[in-house]
Amino acid sequence: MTLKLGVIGTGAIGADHIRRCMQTLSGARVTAVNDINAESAASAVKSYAPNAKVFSDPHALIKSDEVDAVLVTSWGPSHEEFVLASITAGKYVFCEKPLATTGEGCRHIVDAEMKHGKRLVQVGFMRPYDSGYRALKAVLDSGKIGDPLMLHCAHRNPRVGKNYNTDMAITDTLIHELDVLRWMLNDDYVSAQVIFPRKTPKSLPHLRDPQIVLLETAKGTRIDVEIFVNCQYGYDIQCEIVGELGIAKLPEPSAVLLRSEAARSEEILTDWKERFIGAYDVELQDFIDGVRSDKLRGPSAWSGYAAAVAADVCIKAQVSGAVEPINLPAQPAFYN
Ligand code: NAI
Ligand code: NAD
Ligand code: ISE
Repeated sequence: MTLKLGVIGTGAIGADHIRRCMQTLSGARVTAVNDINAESAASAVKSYAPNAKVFSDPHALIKSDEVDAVLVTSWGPSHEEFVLASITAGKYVFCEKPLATTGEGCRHIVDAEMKHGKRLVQVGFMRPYDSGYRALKAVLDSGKIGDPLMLHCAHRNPRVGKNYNTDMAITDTLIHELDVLRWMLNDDYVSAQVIFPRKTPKSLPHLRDPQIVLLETAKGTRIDVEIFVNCQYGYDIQCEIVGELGIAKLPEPSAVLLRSEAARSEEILTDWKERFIGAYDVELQDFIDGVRSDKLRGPSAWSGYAAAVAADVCIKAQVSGAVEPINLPAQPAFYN
């Protein structure tokens, strides 16, 4: 039976997920759409899902018989409400990152899901599905470079919109590293510090950019992540692991090596949609297959919570400038 999906939020990623569900993936179709901006919903439906119904009320969409499972792709601060409503309706829900913008918000979701008694939530952390990160993890797990001592990472966007603020460098951008590095290292964070270098003049007055986040894990690995969201030159994701015996680096996306006009060059992507296109396809297919087989396997609400607990502390560290402790409670058996 083809799964009927309802999508809340038809912006950049919502529209792209509707396209991939309708044109690339198998086993599902989008039957219902809602956006706080009715024009945006109408435009997404027209482009990719002409037979889908546009709902003016997201809660009516969640409850509708036309919807078997929900995709939440609206702005971060609205996620908690829609995920909780989906759990109340007993429906599977794929929620874009962040699961909620605070650890407390994620905890409400974890508690509601455990009370329901079965996993219903998958978080849109797509990097563990990315072939480059998987290859890097395979090298680390092989023992070839020994235990990881240090990680040097960068998360660079060419530019961001005017609604993007200093907190969002953590809750919207660093959140990807907070999830994928925990998965990569199979370790938890114990402290965070945030350092602000000289500010780029390309950033708007309300945004501190760039930032450097220093993390320490329970096993003693030290991580530095540069977040630079007005870097201008491209969308550039870097991750280098320094081990006891060698160094392993995240592969760059493949590009033509061009010799032209007395220069040798390779193109750098500028759009996150293209950089992780394969990972988005695999994660959403995994969600669809998980719902159809009544068992989710992808990043859980606990992963969303763990990342948010660390994010809360990073935001505190932005203000204090101090090394702040991170205390993540033990993972409940429900999520093992
Ligand atoms: P966007 O601003 O392009 O789109 C958000 C849409 O949600 C807008 O159309 C807005 O009208 C709608 N919306 C906001 N509040 C709503 C509400 N209460 N009810 C219904 N609709 C509502 O933003 P974008 O880039 O599409 O991001 C959406 C979410 O996806 C964010 O949580 C973001 O963090 C996440 N995201 C994840 C990415 C990834 O790599 N996994 C990449 C980009 C975004
Ligand atoms: P795995 O269970 O073999 O190992 C993952 C390890 O990392 C476990 O120790 C687990 O406790 C931990 N972990 C898992 N998710 C985490 C997270 N978000 N944060 C911190 N720690 C985490 O899993 P795997 O096969 O390596 O898969 C990793 C992710 O990629 C999963 O979400 C999985 O569903 C997804 N995946 C999908 C496909 C696919 O083709 N659909 C293929 C492989 C993996
Ligand atoms: C955006 O929401 C994403 O998730 C992108 O992957 C990230 O690079 C960007 O900084 C976020 O704003």
